[in-house]
Amino acid sequence: MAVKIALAGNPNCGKTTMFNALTGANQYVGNWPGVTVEKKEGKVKSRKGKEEVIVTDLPGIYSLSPYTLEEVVSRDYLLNEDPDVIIDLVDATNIERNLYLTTQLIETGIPVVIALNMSDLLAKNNIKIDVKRLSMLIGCPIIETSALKGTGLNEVIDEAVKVAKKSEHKLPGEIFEEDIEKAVSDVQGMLPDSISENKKRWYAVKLLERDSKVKENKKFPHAVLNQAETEAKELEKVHDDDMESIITDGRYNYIQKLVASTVKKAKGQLTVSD
Ligand code: BGO
Repeated sequence: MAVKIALAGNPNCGKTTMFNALTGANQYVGNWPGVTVEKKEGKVKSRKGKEEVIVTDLPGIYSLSPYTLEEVVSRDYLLNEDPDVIIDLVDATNIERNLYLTTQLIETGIPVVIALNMSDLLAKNNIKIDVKRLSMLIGCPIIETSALKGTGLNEVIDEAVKVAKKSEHKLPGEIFEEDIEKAVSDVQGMLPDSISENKKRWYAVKLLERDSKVKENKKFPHAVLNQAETEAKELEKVHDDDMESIITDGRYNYIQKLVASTVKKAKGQLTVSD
């Protein structure tokens, strides 16, 4: 059976360049169901004698929230079509912002391989990334790539195939402060068995955020919805903020800690006006 890879990332991270380099002429262009957003799929070339790999190019997005067509298309695909693995393109020169989506992709429970793209620009921009440490802390493999120069592309596909073939996958880990994690865990524990174990964390976080689409589409028992609402109200009181902002801030706090211990940026030269 072919390995199904979803290619995800922020706009301008180099996704189109990578998709074209991977698939060449083996592309089919269509639309996502019910909307006019373009859907591109393709077979990865250079797989002679190896298993077939199909890549689906998701729209460029910053988040998996329910507010734009692109976000909804992406998350519906990830949650309902069960790709074997996600290759998450992260622009290495803009890592902090890009990792915001990464935290959400990991939460879907689908295994993630990070392609640290634009890595050819790191030296020029005086940025050093401790890739091994970042990979260990975030909990997924990271391959340095340059879609423009064509480096690391075979390696990232090989790694994705390797991950896809593993029989067991780690469940998404904790990233928020203790009180938020407790609420996530409480709601998660009440979710019905119809939701697979690896996806429960995603649904718990979304219910705490009062994500309208998740509440509409899945018929959750009242007890789960009531629990999520009670926990959300309590957190909002303690943090003096709305639930979506609490979760967003929680992601950025986690990312800031990751970046502080793995990324070094040399200071720019002082100018006269400094
Ligand atoms: C222009 N390294 C470098 N250095 N550049 C890359 C890499 C990489 O690994 N990957 C992509 N780029 P898209 P999305 C451009 O188009 O694939 C470049 O939105 C230009 N164009 O070449 O389109 C890529 O699909 C004029 O750059 O990204 C492209 O994710 C001047 O990143 C840009 C400079 O890539 C976005 C760049 C007329």
